[in-house]
Amino acid sequence: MTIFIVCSGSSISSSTTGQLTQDDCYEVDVNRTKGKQSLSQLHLLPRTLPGIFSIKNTRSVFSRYSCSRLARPFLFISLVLLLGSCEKEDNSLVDSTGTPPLLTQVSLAPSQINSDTINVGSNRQPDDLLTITTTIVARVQSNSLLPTSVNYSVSSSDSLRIVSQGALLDDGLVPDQSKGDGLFTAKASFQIRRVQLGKYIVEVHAQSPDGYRSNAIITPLVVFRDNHPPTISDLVAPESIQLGNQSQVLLLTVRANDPDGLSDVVRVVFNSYKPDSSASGSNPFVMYDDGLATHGDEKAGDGIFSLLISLPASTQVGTYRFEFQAFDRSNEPSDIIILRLSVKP
Ligand SMILES: [Ca+2]
Ligand SMILES: [Ca+2]
Repeated sequence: MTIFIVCSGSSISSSTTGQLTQDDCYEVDVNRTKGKQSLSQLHLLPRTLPGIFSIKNTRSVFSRYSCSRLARPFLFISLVLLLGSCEKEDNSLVDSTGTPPLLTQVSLAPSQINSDTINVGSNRQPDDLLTITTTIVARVQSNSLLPTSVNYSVSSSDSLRIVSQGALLDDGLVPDQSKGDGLFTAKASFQIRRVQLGKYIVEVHAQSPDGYRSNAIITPLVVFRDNHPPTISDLVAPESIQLGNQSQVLLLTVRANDPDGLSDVVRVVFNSYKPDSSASGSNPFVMYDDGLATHGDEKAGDGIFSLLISLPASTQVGTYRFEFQAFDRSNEPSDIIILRLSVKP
């Protein structure tokens, strides 16, 4: 039985002739099912690999043709498909002889990323350039003895722009855990501005060396912001002090923390207000968790922030108000702890 397959523009037809109108290469893709496929089920996909015209699911002897040959004007391709008996009466023209790999599972770790946990400076800014990283693991079943290729792409769900793509490997090398277990792994990274929140689409598919393509699995990767304000507690300070005609030194300590980690606390301060409620000219007073004796801090990095202040003998007597507050990398403030300090002559 002789089958004429004619490539014309973006369509393919059987048993007709015509002119090849462009040099583009196309891949004839047939989703394999049991039994045979008729040409009416063929469809064309633009091929990214130039120079090859491949017809899948036909017998291998006819599986590849050079594109340059196909692209000649007025040339049509004659394929003799040796499908058993030439006396077959039905329209089943193409026999499926291979098995596409099967993608059964794709997972991301993590699949949700809080971009407020990614810091590139002491303060989080909307224009910060962040590197988003996730590990993709795909489970692939293949009957082929030859290596299967597995690829991923990550695209923005808004613009559909691909931001990352590459191969998943089953080679036992990091990030893949075990060679040849059918679990293919890749670490995908891409960069976004901190304000570019939303959903990204991770698409994975596998392909056998002879061109059989698996199903695709699409998995969402969500990038969101979720900062938590810092906390402040455990103020240790005197409630009154007697000047006695000489300067007095006070030690003030307070504990600060943050649900996003102590490292998210970037500033602990207090503001001082005089007995007449006017603000001190030295506000804000910065407290330190640096372990330095000059600041009165016992231990660096323990979350207890300290400051030594000196009240000269000339200090105006009366009740002072101190307001303590912590700030995190998003410049979110904690609650305020108030100290009322009575300064006596
Ligand atoms: Ca925080
Ligand atoms: Ca400390």
